[in-house]
Formats: sequence, structure tokens, C-alpha cells
Amino acid sequence: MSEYEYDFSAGIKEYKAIIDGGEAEWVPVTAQMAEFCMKYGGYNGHKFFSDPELFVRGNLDAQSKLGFDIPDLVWDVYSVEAEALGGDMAWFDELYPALDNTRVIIANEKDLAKAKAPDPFKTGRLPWVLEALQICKELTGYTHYMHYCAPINLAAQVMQFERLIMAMGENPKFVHKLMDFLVEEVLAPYINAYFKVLPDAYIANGKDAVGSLPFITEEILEEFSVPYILKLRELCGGGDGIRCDNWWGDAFAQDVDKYWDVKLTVTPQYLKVQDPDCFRVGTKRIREYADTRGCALSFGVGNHLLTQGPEEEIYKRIHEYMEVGSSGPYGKKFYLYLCSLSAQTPTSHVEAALRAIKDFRAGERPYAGQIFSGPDGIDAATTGGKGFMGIYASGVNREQLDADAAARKPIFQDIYDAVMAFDNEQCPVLVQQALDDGEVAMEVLDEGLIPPMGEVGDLFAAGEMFVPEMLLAARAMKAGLEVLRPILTKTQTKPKGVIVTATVFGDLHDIGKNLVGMMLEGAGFKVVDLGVNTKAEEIIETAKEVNADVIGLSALLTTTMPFMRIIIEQIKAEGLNIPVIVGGAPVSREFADNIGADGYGDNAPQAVMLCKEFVAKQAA
Ligand code: B1M
Repeated sequence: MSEYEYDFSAGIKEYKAIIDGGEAEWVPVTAQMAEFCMKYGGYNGHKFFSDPELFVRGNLDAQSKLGFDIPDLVWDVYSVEAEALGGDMAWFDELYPALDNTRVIIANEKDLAKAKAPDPFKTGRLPWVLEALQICKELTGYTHYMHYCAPINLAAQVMQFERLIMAMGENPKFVHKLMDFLVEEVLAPYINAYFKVLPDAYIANGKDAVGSLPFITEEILEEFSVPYILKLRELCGGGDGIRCDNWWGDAFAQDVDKYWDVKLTVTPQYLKVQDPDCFRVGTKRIREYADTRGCALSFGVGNHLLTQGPEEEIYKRIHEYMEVGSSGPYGKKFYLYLCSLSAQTPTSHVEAALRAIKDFRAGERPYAGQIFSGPDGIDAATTGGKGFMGIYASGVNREQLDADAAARKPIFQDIYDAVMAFDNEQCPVLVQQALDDGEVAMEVLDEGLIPPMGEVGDLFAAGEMFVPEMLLAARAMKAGLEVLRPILTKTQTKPKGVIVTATVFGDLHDIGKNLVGMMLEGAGFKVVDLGVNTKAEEIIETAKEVNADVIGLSALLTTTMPFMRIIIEQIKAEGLNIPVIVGGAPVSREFADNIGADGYGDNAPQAVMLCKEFVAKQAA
């Protein structure tokens, strides 16, 4: 009998054995599930994420009632430190809170000079986190590790992602200075405060959504990410408990073994690979690598599957991951992770997952020996066959591109090449040269500047170009466009159409939407971007005001997808005859049809194609 109010001792023993580099008797399972627990207990989002006792008890109650092995506390880890630096928060009744990054916290040297290092015991919700971790210890005896927002991710939060990426190229000295500030004056004192209030604590685990491929390139990872995690380690006592285990992007790595070696430098105890990468790369391939390194391993079952089911697929995937994960000479060094159970995840799916785990442990293995993951595995059951981040393996039609290039006037091809070379200095020079040679501005746009953006979108969609490169190509294209703009305005050349874009209410993800907007601009559309966390009223008002041709909605959370339906219903109720297209990782064609959307874009080029079609139809 445990001396603590909540008894997770058996699971904690196995889990701790693995994350400390040892072996477990059976496969422990952890899950990121705070939002699910909040909904399960019927709590309000603002209260849940600001009252430490409610937060801890709400998580522990749900986890012990459902039969989870290990207490798991994941607060809104991507906002707490940025909030303490003065960031604005968006609070929701039924969702995780999040940083509203509409307002940039630190944009330049001046802002950085003024930035005040937060006091971990006083500022914002930093003390809330420290208190929650102490309460967890009192109630369970478990020293729960601390989550922190990984340095590069925190930099993206305070500066905005796109701005940070561009600054890395344009003013790397400033970015390094910012990273130093974040590591030395924000993260290290915060983690050290945690070590102080819980003296037996030694693990702080970085969350790093944007710190991996394809958000950043391998070069950026090397220069701006890894060194700062290692620096943080030094500033927090030098132990390898300072880690960062949730990188994505394994499926995009040129040399995946090398990528995993880098992962092991920031998290030496184990290699964690989560869906969708885990399913794409394949459990066998990952197991083989871990065997060569003799390291512990963790597979993460994706939130799409856990939310959408069906239960049989959840069962199958868990059995495959547990079987392959726990096989071979290092099979006792394996734990399973359920990535993100949200407010939208049905309790029946969570129960199905737990049933699968229990059956596997009891030796009931109806799918023994069956492997579904790997490059040939089909994730169709859960994602409608769509790619990951709108990336699928169809490749780029090189022959067609070569034929188009051969048919293009040399000056237009030079402009095209300058955009593809991300040359924002040469591109405007070439555009000016084309004008001086007597080319018409509209032709320069249509023949020189727009076509490369099509190739950029296709390369991204094929996984051959990463986000930073897309941003650089767009910068070169825009530099060329600036030369044309006064002429196009003077001749009253109209844009190809006006598109209002927005990420829906409750959702603060905007990287995908911004890429869509960028591609639309690259294709000659005028984009009116309403940003993130947008309500129907604002969208409708703006669409009327700007006489929009199409409304484009994006959502990245299963919990915010339902707002798309609400927005579409309101647009229809208003009698607005504007087509609405939707997209975003969890959105599928089926879902789009169900909510009455007029179109669905799997990726940015498809969104552009749809807008072209709608505008052409309206003109006809
Ligand atoms: Co978030 N996050 N996140 N996150 N994050 C996810 C989405 C998640 C799947 C990770 C996980 O499994 N744990 C999970 C959602 C789980 C669920 O829904 N059940 C999640 C969570 C839980 C959260 C928080 C709650 C975390 C927390 O606080 N504990 C929090 C929520 C905040 C909120 O919105 N309320 C949060 C925060 C963040 C960051 C701020 C750190 C960051 C966002 C930064 C930003 O956007 N400025 C972030 C990121 C980056 C991710 C992941 C890693 C990547 C999302 C992304 O940008 N993809 C994601 C996990 C993953 O996917 N690996 C995750 C890249 C982008 C190019 O793809 O947007 O799909 P996508 O766009 C594609 C296509 O979909 C399409 O075109 C684009 C390009 O081809 N497309 C359209 C997009 N919009 C379109 C519109 C169209 C047409 C096509 O027509 C109009």
C-alpha cells in the first residue's frame, strides 16, 4: 500500500528505469493528456491552467481512474516562459491556453535591450508550474520532470516563427544574442529554481515543436538549436537530465541515422520517434538503429489516430509498436507514448488504447508479427490518405519543368532562377532589366515571378524543400514584385482575386496558413490575412469589406476543427455567396464535405489551384 494519495509506484518504477538508462520488467506507457483530463473532469480551461492544485488533481484523478501507469503533467509548455516575458495569452473555456503571438515580444536589438529577465518565483505562471510540480510530488511521491520551451522554440514564440527564420539569415548575430538571453536569463534560472524546490529533481525536458525538420533545416539545427540545448545543460549543472525529446521530422532527414545521432546528443538516454514520422519511417527501421546504438527507445502513437480511430486501428498500431519496441537485445529499454489526448479524443478511444496495452502485456496478441508501418505503410484509415503537413511523396515533374524552362524567354528564366536561388538582390535587378528591355510588367509577373513559386510549392509538397527555404524564395519573389508594384498600381492592374485567410478560433497555429498565403500572393492574389484565433464575425465583416472572392480557413487542432463548421454556418446564414476552402493537418476532404466547405486543400499548391478555379468560375 502506497503512503501517497495516488499510487502510481509500479509504473513509475518501470518508466524511471528506462529514462535513467536501465531496463524495465514490462512496457510502461505515458500520455500527454492534460486537455483530455480537463474535459473528462468537466473543468474550465482558464481555471484548470491557473490553479495548480486543480491542475494536478484533475490530471491525477483521470489518469488513475482510467488506469494509466504514470502521472503525466503537460501544461501549455509553449506559452509559460513567453508569457513571463510579457507575451499576451489567449484563454479558452474548453482548450489549452496559448500564447497569442499576434504581438511580437522581441523584434530587434532595442526590444532585447529592454527585455526583463523573469523571476521564476514571481513572474507570470512560472511559480504556478513550480507549485504544480511540488503538489504532484506530495500527492504521488513522484518527482515529475519539468517541461520547458526549448530555446529555438522560445525564440520563435517571442519573435514569431517566420521573422526568426529570416533573421537567422539576415542578422545571425542578433539571433545568437537573443538565444543567449533566453538560455541564460530565462530558461536556466527557471530550471534551476525547479531543482531548488525539488532537490531530488534532475530532469528538465524541452518541448520543441518548431525545432525540427522541416520547420528548420539541418544547418539551422546545428547552428541555432543543439548548441543552446547543450549550453542550457551546462548552466543547469551539466547533467544530461537537461534534454529535449520531442523533435519531429525524422521522415524528412536526408540521412536519418545522422539525425538520430543528433537526437541522442540532446537526449542521450533514449531515442523517441513519434507519429506521423514513426509510422512513415517504420518501427523495424527505428528498432534496428536503436540496436546498433544500444540505446533505449520510445515510439509515439499519433494524436490523429487516437482522436479519429477506429478503435481496431488504435489497437493494431499499439500492438505493433509494443511488439517491435520490446523486441531484440534492448527490448527491455522501451516505453510507449500516446501523443496528445485532447478534449476532442473520445473516452472510448482512450479505453481502447488501454485495452490494447493490457492485452499485449497479458500475452493476447492477435496481430503478432504483423507490421503495418514503414514507407509502404498506408495511413489512409486515419488521415484519408493525405500527407503530413501537406507533404506527400508524389515528387516534382522535372520533365515538365524543363520543358517550361526551355519555352520561357531567357530574361524570364533568369528571374525564375534568381527566385529559386533565393537571390533577393539579383531578382529586382533582373526585373528592372526586363522592364528596361521593354517587357510589360504583367508579363514579367506572370512569366518570371509567379512560375517559380509554383515549383517552390511543389517541392515543399514533395518534401524536397523545407519551410526556411520557402520563406527565402518568397522573399526574393517579393523583392522583384516591389519593382513592379508602382507600375501595376498605376496601370490599375487588378490582382487575380482577393482571398481572406484565417486560422480559426482557439487555434494559434499559423505556419501552414502563412505558407498558403505566401503561395497565393506568389500566384498573384491579394491576401487579406486575419491571423490566428479568429471568430466568424471578423471573417464575415472583412470578407464583405474587401469583397473577397474566396475565404480560406486553417486549423491544426482536432479541438478547433469544429469551429470551421460554425464559421461556415454563419457565413451561409449571412447569405454571403463566397466559397470557403479549408485545410490544415487534421482536416480531411471528408471532414470538409461534412461541414459544407466548398473546397479542401491538402497543401498550399492545392489551395492556390482551388482559388484559381473559384475565381475563374466567378468570372465565367
Ligand atoms: Co502545436 N500541436 N500545439 N504548436 N504543433 C500540434 C498540431 C500537435 C499535433 C502536436 C502533438 O501531437 N502533440 C498537437 C495537436 C493535437 C490535437 O489536435 N489533438 C498540438 C498541440 C497539442 C499544441 C498545444 C496545445 C501544445 C501545448 O500547449 N501543450 C499548443 C496549442 C496552441 C493553440 O493553438 N491553442 C500548441 C502550440 C504550438 C506551437 C506554438 C509551439 C507551434 C505553432 C507555431 C505557429 O504556428 N506559429 C506548434 C507546432 C509547430 C506544432 C506541430 C509540430 C506542427 C504544426 C505545423 O505548423 N505544421 C504539430 C505536430 C506535427 O504536425 N508534427 C503540432 C507545418 C505546416 C506547414 O503544416 O499547418 O498542416 P500545416 O499546413 C500545410 C497543409 O495542412 C496545408 O498547407 C500547408 C502547407 O502545405 N494547409 C492548408 C494548411 N492550412 C491550409 C488552408 C487551406 C489549404 C491548405 O485552405 C484555406
